Amino acid sequence: MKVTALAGGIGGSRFLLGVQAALPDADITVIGNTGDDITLHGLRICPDLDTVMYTLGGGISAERGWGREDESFVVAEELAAYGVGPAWFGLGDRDLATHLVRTQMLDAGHPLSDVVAALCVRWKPGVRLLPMCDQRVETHVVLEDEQGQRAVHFQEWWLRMRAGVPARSIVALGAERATPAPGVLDAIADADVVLLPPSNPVVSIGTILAVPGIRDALAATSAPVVGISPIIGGAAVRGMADACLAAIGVETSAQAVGRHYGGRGRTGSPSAGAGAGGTDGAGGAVGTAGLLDGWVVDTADADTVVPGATVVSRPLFMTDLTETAAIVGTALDLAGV
Ligand code: GDP
Ligand code: FO1
Ligand code: CA
Repeated sequence: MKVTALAGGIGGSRFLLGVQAALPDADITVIGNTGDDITLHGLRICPDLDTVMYTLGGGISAERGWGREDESFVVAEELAAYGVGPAWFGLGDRDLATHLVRTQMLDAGHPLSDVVAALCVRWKPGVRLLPMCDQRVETHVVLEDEQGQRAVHFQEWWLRMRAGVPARSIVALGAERATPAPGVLDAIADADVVLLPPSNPVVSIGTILAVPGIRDALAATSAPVVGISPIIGGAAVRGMADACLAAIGVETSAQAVGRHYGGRGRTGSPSAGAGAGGTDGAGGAVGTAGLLDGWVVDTADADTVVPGATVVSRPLFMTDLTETAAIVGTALDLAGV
């Protein structure tokens, strides 16, 4: 079976481990978010792609959920001793090697998709990992504080400010000129099922959808598209997704996120047709067809209704691999594959 999943970092990666456990023989393609990418000390850093690569390749720090296990921070300490920041971004010594190899390859003219493939030769994540695009796209956050209105890189807002300063808007800079990386559109068109893991709907999935062509490919694929809610009982399980959702005017609830993605309104789903071209009342894609055939929510959100999509509820905490694989099983059942 051919499975295609969009993915951010930690939530996406943990879910993907469950996909691999549930479907050990599946041919899995992951379309990764690159909007979190940042250049520091001349090095190109791709946090979400690396989180997927390290998690599926067995090199992730289980404790932090990002970066390498058995990590040291000697170079970061030496930079700090020179007064060279930013101090808010933890650059591990082992992780640095990845950024050095990536930056050398990029500087030599290789596209990011080839670089990711080369890094994966070492990590063998067991999936085909594709960046959403080869062009540079960076998420920036427009905020207003005592210094007035300004934009900061998403990483500065997320890590230094812990998303504590309200975002006026969140912009995927460069996305409008980007094109899907080689293999991305085919992976969506040729899939037997497309999964939207419980990744951040704004700065992970939303950024991938901002690359022209990807949303249309999802709308056009004959494969069922099923999403899993990252919001349980009105709160993000981890991180500050609520601050991202507030910035786009979407309530932090499983129902509002499901309606933001929108139902595809294909036959077989309850109230089929109601999603296409409809308003979702939650800042969703008004005037365009939605993305979801199915939406999996936690039992705490069992009253969720998404016009044009079938909603099922089950516990959605990815507490261990067995439980995560069971969540994936529910999504696959809903997809009918
Ligand atoms: P990031 O790039 O590292 O922020 O990771 P993602 O964008 O892939 O995923 C972040 C989202 O994962 C957050 O909004 C969390 O609410 C969600 N998440 C984390 N753990 C769980 C879990 O156990 N269950 C569910 N349903 N969502 C989770
Ligand atoms: N997340 C943190 O909370 N603090 C860090 O210092 C940090 C450093 C870091 C370095 C490499 C990498 O691949 C990821 C890193 N992350 C860190 C996670 C990263 O910032 C994620 O993009 C965000 O958590 C939001 O998705
Ligand atoms: Ca991320």
